[in-house]
Amino acid sequence: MKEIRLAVATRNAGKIREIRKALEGLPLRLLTCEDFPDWPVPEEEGSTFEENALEKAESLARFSGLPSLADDSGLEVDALDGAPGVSSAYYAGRHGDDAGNVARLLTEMEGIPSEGRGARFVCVLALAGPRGERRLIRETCEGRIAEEPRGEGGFGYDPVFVPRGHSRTMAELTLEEKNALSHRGKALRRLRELLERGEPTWLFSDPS
Ligand code: ITT
Repeated sequence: MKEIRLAVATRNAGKIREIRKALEGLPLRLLTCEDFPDWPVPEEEGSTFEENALEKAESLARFSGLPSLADDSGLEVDALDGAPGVSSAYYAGRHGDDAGNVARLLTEMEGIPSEGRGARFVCVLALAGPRGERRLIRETCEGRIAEEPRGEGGFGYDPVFVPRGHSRTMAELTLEEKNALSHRGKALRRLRELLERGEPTWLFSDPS
């Protein structure tokens, strides 16, 4: 596999860390928003993770002229009818206020017993080419919402998310352990397998 330059359309440092780790060792040069400081970040007004992921990837692909990868993800809580969902990043109002988002979630979940605290993380990866090519990968990670935050690792809702079959929260796992079972880790493994097979073919064809 020849080296491919791939622009990563995210401003979330936690996502970048996990993406770098999961794609480690592949002949990929990952460029980030720091390499494209003038990229106008899209609004993310879609009602699905797929729409938002595509919007981000296609926007950076157009801007950079390079194949681009975006991640749109979030938490769906059964007791809250799937909220915060696509609004996960700004559940408490301000975009990316992780502590505020966790605090609001715990308030909304107050008094709900353990059997009613089911939830899942969703991750949609979008790969977009500068000539309109696109590919989507969706994965989920089932679990439940803890009563209180635990752990210092990860980002976002990790301190209150306990993956199914585990007792530690996502924030109590190492980066490797989180990637082994998380929504994003699973999606990135599928992406890695795809790339190792030389797919999608448009990614490997020389731009004319
Ligand atoms: P970009 O759009 O720049 O990629 P973002 O943080 O705004 O970054 P999203 O719009 O996809 O990304 O929102 C995702 C939110 O969902 C994120 O801010 C977290 O609150 C939550 N989230 C997603 N994946 C998570 C994970 O692995 N662990 C904890 N929380 C996660």
